[in-house]
Amino acid sequence: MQRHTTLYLYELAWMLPSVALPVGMLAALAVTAFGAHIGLPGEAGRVNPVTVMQTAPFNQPGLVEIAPGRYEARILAGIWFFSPAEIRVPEGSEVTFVMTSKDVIHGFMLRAANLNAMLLPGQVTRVTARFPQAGTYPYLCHEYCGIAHHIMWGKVIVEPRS
Ligand SMILES: [Cu+2]
Repeated sequence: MQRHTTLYLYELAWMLPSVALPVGMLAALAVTAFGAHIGLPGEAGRVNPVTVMQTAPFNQPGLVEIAPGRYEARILAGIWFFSPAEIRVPEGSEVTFVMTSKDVIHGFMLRAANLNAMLLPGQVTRVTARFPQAGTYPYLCHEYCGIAHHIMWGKVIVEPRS
């Protein structure tokens, strides 16, 4: 009799975590989806790649100051260019890169700021970085996108404050 009870408790000790784990994961999923709003991008994150060059903000690619010291760099990628290929910001700026591709899958890698993103046609990619030090920081396409993939790059020039 004693032996049976021990076995039952041992089984229970295994069964409880195997129930608690998926329940915990489901709860974490609910918290991230409905609490932190982490999910698939909605309409705001999409853009029609066919008309992207006529669609704001990609009809006017470039740099916009959205607050003191904070910038938004609207970048359109295509075979085989970044538009713009040069961005100038003052030292200490925070830059949000808002990007998309007008044709095939491209990449955006800005190693100095630890940025690594994919640029998908139809999808808007947003990444933010701070540039505390003056210098020239290249960004490049790191998704093979055709014959001239290797010339597809641009640079962020961070100018010293005088
Ligand atoms: Cu590319």
